Amino acid sequence: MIHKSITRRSFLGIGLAAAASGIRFTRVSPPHTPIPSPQQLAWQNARMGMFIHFGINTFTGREWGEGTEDPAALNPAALDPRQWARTAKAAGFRYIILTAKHHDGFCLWPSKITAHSVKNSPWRGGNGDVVREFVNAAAQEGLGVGLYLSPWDRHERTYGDSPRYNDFYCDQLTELLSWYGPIMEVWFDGANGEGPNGKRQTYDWDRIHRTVRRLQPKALMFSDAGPDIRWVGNEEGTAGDPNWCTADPRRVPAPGNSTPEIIDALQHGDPPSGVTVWRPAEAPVSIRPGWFWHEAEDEKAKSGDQLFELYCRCVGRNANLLLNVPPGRDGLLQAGDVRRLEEFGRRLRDAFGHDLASNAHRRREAGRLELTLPAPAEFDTAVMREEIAEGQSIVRYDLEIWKAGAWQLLTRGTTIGREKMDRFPPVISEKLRLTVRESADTPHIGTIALYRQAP
Ligand code: FUL
Repeated sequence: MIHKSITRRSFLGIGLAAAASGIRFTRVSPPHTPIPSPQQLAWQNARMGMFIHFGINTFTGREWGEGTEDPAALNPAALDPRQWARTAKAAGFRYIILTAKHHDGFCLWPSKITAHSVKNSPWRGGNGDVVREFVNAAAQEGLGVGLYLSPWDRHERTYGDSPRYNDFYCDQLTELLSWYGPIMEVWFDGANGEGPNGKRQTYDWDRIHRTVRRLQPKALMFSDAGPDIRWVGNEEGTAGDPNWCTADPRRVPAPGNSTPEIIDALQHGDPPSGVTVWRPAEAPVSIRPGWFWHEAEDEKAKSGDQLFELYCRCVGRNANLLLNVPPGRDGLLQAGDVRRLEEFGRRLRDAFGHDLASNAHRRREAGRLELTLPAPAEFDTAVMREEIAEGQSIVRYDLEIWKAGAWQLLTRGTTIGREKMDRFPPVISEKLRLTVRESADTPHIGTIALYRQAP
């Protein structure tokens, strides 16, 4: 996260020009507002990641293992992360995140500091490494790689003996971040329990973050409290409205506390100001009721249409969608889930394959973008973008169309950010304009794309 400097003069200049065109700005921030790092920007432009929950739970049918499971339980007959990665790529996902270790403590890589790993399972004769195969498969498909390393570990004896477990956890992170090449996202959940000594573990987040920064300075860290990507505040794949990429870190000081105030802060972020940081939201949600595969849920996966709705409520509200698709006991994504992902991918291509405004004439003035299409067109969806490389500023906007010789209000919204999608009953027009009604800083309107969803 970087802070940019804006001189008051440049803002006033724009403010006066805007006043001349009748647009009102309310400046609410001091002259230093955050902008994304190049890695955050690339991650936001990726928009969708696939989450892979796989491990001992896949074989025991649980959601949270107890840590006492026998490593021999893990024995997938046909495990093939290339199938996961190909499926993800074909449906439009740009990165993929694997549960290298879930709460049960079982490691999908041959960790040197615990026996509770694939090296003691019969899979590939104890010489297998799911993380290695996963990373290679992602690279083959050009997907960014993410790893989930649960801090809560129900197997590890030192858990609850805080300094010793923090050593253990940082050693595991060190293995993962040293052995497998560049990692795009390190996923920290906030789960926190008691160890065998009856004491609650105190995580050393500062040290954990320093370890990641030292070993992989370009990796982005996800958690309730970032520091680079924040949890969106629910597991339903729904972003808040408004949704800022900027957040006041004082409102969510550490992962693992879900008070209503904290959930509100995660859902919405905070308007840019001198105390905020760039911390865009990611929305994890599972295609099935559970995170891990369960036979009983084979028929309960979300349909292509339901996934499309999730996309609109999440990517269409300035957050990244992290959709979980759990492989089954054979180590493959299940045929029914793959079918639904194909439907979803098709639905996205149908909906957004043809931008009706791609040849539009664009006229810009301070706080306004006006499009004139070559001919009247029918559309029911507008996707607006702010130039977030310059920060996120727009607090309120109006979208209007030219109809019967006058501008008429089409939609009215709050924040835009990387992407804001508005849907409405079909209209026919050749002119449309976006007007910023309130901005926390100099607004940088990017583009507007227009679509007619396939009926
Ligand atoms: C939570 C975990 O407790 C769930 O099992 C799942 O991994 C979800 C994504 O994060 O904190």
